[in-house]
Amino acid sequence: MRKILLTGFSPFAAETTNPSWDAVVALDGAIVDGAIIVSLQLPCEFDRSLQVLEQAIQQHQPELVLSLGQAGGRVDVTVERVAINVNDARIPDNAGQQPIDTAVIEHGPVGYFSSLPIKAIVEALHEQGIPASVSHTAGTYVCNHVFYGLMHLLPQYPTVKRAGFVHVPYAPKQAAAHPGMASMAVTTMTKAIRLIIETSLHTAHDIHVSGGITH
Ligand code: PCA
Repeated sequence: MRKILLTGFSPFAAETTNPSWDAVVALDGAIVDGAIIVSLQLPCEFDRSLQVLEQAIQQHQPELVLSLGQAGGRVDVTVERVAINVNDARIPDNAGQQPIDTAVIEHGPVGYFSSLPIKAIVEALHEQGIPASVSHTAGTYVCNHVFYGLMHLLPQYPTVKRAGFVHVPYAPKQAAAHPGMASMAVTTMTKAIRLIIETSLHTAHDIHVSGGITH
């Protein structure tokens, strides 16, 4: 059976949950367009996150890999455009590592673009009333590390036709502990992920609309 690999992260920093995982695990075993979803939790750790991800790609040979992470403070679902070859951690990861200005992959290219139809995804989410936008930075912490490492791996795994990364805001219970921060219900995130998968499976060529920002 065709497979889709969905990943979310373990909680990190002072959080006890990570909405990226809570939203992703809800879809484990779901069938979308005849493909079955395999949900996988990645540790919020440099290096080991990528080892766990590669092992799952080897095992499942998915046709689509969609990784998600929490971006506390963002106001909507952000579809990442680009991963960069930089680790620069603001805080230590869950294993206590805090790389500063190192490469994700020594001598790798500066960056990789998502191969998801990012504009069509944002449009599909808006049509269903879900706040979303294109993001031009996945940061320089473990999420960007996984996104870059994922895109770098793909030539070795030709069954994977498309891959990319999406950040989600805090869940409401997290935002309650961070006054002033935006949040989104995890059930809305799960609905968004299903739409992102459907759009990625159905859209051969991305649409030509602006996703640019000037700030
Ligand atoms: N968010 C972090 C790492 C794990 C996660 O969920 C990030 O944006 O890098």
